[in-house]
Amino acid sequence: MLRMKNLWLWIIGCCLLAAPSVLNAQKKMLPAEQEIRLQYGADRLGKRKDAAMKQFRDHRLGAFIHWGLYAIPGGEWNGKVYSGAAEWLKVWAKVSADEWLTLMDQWNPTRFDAKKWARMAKEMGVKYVKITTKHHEGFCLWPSQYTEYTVANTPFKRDILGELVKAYNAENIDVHFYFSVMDWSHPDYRSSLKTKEDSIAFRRFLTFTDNQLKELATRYPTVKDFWFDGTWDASIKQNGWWTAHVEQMLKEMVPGVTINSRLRADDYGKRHFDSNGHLMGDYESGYERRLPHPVKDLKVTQWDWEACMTVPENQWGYHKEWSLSYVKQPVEVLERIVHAVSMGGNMVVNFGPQPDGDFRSEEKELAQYIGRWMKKNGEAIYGCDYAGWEKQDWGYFTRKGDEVYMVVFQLPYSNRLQVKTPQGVNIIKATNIEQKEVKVQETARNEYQVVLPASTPNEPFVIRLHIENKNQTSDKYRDALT
Ligand code: H76
Repeated sequence: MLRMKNLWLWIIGCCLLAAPSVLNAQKKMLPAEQEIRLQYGADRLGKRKDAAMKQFRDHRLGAFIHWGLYAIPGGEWNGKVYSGAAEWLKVWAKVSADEWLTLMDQWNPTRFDAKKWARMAKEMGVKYVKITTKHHEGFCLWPSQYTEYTVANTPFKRDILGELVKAYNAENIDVHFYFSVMDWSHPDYRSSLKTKEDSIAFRRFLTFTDNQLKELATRYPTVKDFWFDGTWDASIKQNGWWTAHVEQMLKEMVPGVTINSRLRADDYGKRHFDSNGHLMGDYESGYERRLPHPVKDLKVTQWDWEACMTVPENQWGYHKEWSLSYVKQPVEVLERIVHAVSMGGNMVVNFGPQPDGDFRSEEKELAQYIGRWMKKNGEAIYGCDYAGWEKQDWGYFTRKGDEVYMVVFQLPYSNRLQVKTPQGVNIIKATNIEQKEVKVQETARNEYQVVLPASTPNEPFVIRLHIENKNQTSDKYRDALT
């Protein structure tokens, strides 16, 4: 009798525990008509499946170039060095737009050589480069006909962007355009719309922006992506229709083009994800100088995403004094690249070229380090995705079909690497990157140890696991063993 009672308590307890998850499941499965009706929300549910998006995703590794007038002062104004981001110096040092834009007279990067930049990117192993066509300061790296603040009106005169597009494309590297909507040089820009005059001026500003974007898409038709920034102000959030319109306009002009989520705001000013929680744009672009937690944030594997990072803590444009913050070692940059790919994302590593058109030595060394590693181990990065396996302390898993890659950053004292496979997935064989067999032994059901040889590379390395997925066949033999 007592046992019966316990059983009932047990059953009731279970029902109570299960109740919230049942409710959650119902919430997730709300039929479409129960969602808020949005005119400017997500255009699509789930990942894009076309070839252009697949190309974006398979590239996995990109470089960011932040280059503009801010490279000239490099974080220093009137003898004072500001530790904040160099490309924001105008704000830190409270410089007026007019004064800031006189830096154009000093724009003369005599050592600039687009072909050299392209070779550097090629050697680094990046498959695409994101270039600041125009940062917040408003200075354009192309000769825009809609403003006087462009490369054309500097001593150097040359179309920097055009030369770069040509040089990168010649190396088979895709070019993505960074574009800041917020523009400190434009008299019609408004961060908020308080009066009717503000709204009228801002409407003119949006037309100006449309014109610049159409100009970019027309002049450089091989552009593969627009990455919008400076879209957080109330004025833009109140005009969600415009962000949806920009995406549509660019997609009509450039077949296959990809657009980041940061552009978008919905009918209620909700950004990145709309009021129903659906991603807007083609990929999430919120991971800036940070990454999702490799265990707790697995939800990111449900959509495409791209992270970007700086080498110092927070310097995108050239800053002459890097020692003011922690500067990452090349191996730390590499770990972040692998971390992103292991969770189904892309990683973009930033470079802030010097005002003379060359790169600082730290950045050249970093590019070489990553390139050397990618040349040997790139198989575990390019075209790879989230593996769906439980994260282990030695590093990260990535996956391409039936090959699962272990990218090892930490060597345990035992020289044995623990691996747990999902039910029905068996490891057939392990090899190192040179295809030499590595011992792997089953220690328990769905648990293995990769037994490393006595000597391993003294840098992060890759173990390739050839797997067999019993879930995909009708062979249930192993399941029947329980
Ligand atoms: C804040 C901010 C901007 N977004 C980054 C990608 C940099 O461009 C930085 O200036």
